[in-house]
Amino acid sequence: MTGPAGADQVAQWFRAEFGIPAAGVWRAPGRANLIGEHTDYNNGFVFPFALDRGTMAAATPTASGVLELTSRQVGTGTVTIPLASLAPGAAGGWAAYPAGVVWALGEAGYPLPGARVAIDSDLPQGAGLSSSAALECAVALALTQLAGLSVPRQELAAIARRAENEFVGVPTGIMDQSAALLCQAGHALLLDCCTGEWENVPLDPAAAGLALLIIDTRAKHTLTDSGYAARHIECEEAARALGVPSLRDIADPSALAALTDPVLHRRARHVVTENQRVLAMAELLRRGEVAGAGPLLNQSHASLRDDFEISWPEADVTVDAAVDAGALGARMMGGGFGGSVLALVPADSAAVRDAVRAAFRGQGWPEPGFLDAPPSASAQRLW
Ligand code: GAF
Repeated sequence: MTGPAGADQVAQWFRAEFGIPAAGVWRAPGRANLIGEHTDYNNGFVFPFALDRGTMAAATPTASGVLELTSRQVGTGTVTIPLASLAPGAAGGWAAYPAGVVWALGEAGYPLPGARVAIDSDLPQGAGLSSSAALECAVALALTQLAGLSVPRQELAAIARRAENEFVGVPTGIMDQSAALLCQAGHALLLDCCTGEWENVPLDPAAAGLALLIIDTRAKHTLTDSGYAARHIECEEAARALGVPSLRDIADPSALAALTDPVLHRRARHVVTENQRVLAMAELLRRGEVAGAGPLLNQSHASLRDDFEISWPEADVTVDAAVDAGALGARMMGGGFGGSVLALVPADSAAVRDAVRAAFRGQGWPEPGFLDAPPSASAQRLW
């Protein structure tokens, strides 16, 4: 067994738990989202990039008719799930994600006869960096490759999303799974969630003397008990009231005047203007103007805070402190109500980090976490 240190570690964990060597190790990254928040389930545009941290799955196929799962982070032994009874509700907690992937693969015409899987991750949990999609996609790639199935990556992303929507029961869009499976190092993934068209656009902040910095506000993010589902429903209501299939179909914010409900109006305005910001960001990056991204990040944050109303106090304080200390722009990321902020900062980000730390101390909050976020590669087999 040879490979990155993390790969050896999860392989050793696999052997310790199951008493046999793993057949291979796969890794799927977490994601940051440059811009395009809560647009995916509205059939709009998103622009995520992969992180250099993620979730690993050491796996081996079996013909046992059961799925055996173990996680180094959870550490409570092996969860065994008979495949014959695999259906939504058959597994809970962290195991629902990999079990849901096996269920969704079966539903898509890729039934598996059994597998043993050991999971390890270096992604901070609850930081809004899409550890769930990384888990799903690492397992999906591992088990399909071990079974000799060549499932196109975009189809695999849809299968992983179905696991999360129907097996775990969270109505997410397709962004996070697409990022885990389609991103390219040094690029961000421009994805049209309506047509499925995607393109990796170069994103090289270092060439402009800049860097992307993730600031974990330590306010825990979870999609299962947040207002995420409520926002999804509000957007559907707004689209219905406007007589369009989805908010993607509104290109001009002035068309929102027809929405008389002030809450639905604000929600829709966020989605419509955020789609515009994604397309503007793509234009900037195509011209190599990374520094110009700052104002779009700030506008996105204001829209998520004031119109979509999903920001949280630690995120607002982080954005203000970071921008005051020299960040070119910053915004909350992900589902909302907790998690991380993404900031575009000078390559030497010490002043921004110090300012955010000081602001948190001033509020009496726990120290925030910092993570460099170079745009990285999508899921792959490590050995
Ligand atoms: C979460 C969801 F999983 C994504 O699909 C997306 O909606 C995001 O929140 C908000 O942009 O990460």
